[in-house]
Amino acid sequence: MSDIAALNQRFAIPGHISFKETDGMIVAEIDNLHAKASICLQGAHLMHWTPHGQPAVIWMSPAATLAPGKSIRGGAPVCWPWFGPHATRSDLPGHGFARTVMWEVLGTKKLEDNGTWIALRLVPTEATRAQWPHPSEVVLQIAVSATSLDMDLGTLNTGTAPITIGDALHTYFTISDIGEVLVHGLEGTKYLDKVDGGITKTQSGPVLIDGEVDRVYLDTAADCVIEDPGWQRKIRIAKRGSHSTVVWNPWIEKTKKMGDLGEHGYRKMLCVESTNAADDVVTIAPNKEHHLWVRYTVEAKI
Ligand code: TA6
Repeated sequence: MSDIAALNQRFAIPGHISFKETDGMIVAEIDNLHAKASICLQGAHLMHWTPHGQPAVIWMSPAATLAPGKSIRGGAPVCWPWFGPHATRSDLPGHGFARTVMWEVLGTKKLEDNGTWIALRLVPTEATRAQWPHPSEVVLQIAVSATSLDMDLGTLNTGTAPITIGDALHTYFTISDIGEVLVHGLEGTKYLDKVDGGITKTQSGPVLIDGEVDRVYLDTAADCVIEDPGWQRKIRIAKRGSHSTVVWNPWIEKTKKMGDLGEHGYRKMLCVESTNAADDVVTIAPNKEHHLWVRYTVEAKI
């Protein structure tokens, strides 16, 4: 029996979730009363979330390709067990290895509001243990419900010594146009400006994007709201277990350098990332867990 057939036999739920192969990759397709979503099992990578009747909420690059061991441009990359460059080893992948290795399905279920839930666990390999020799388990739970999408990135320390991680849900949101949107919730918050030598600044008013923006906002557990007048909607990003938030848009030059965002992709996307980044790393005692949880909600613009 194929992997797909076995997955569908064990975990498919009619009217909720099924599994298929796309470009040689295994993808969980959610299509319930409320929304459509898709998750690539490599990286437990949420690629799409589109509530019925709404424009897509999660952005995927038109130039994104699915390939074994390659991170997917767009969606909600899982950054784990570090965020950004590794602290000491430049040979290790930026944002950790979790987004480029296979995860396994632990379970699926219907929710009370007729939403759909799936849990996935990273499958450690010799290669991941060589990068991260600390006994641990990481599980991502995703719930696609009536008015929101929840993600819970849980890390369990299964060893006998404390472990320290950085992690993030590095989510790309779809917007009508980068020149239209504002990000509320970070007013007065200090941030590291990675476009200006990493110096510390303070956010004045809502965040507007009129050039490359790559900021790590510090000591903030606040909800962020992307206000998008172009589509008369707001996207609320609520979070728990995260005290830093990254706002990123590559703008023109970085888009050209990266080459996989589509020529004008930067105009249609904005990353608001719920993170444990910079000094906001998390130390987990033996047999204890840390959860980075987010809830994305689309609100009609008032
Ligand atoms: O979170 C912002 C950031 O760290 C940017 O500096 C940029 O590198 C972006 O992530 C994308 O990183 P990636 O490794 O996915 O190309």
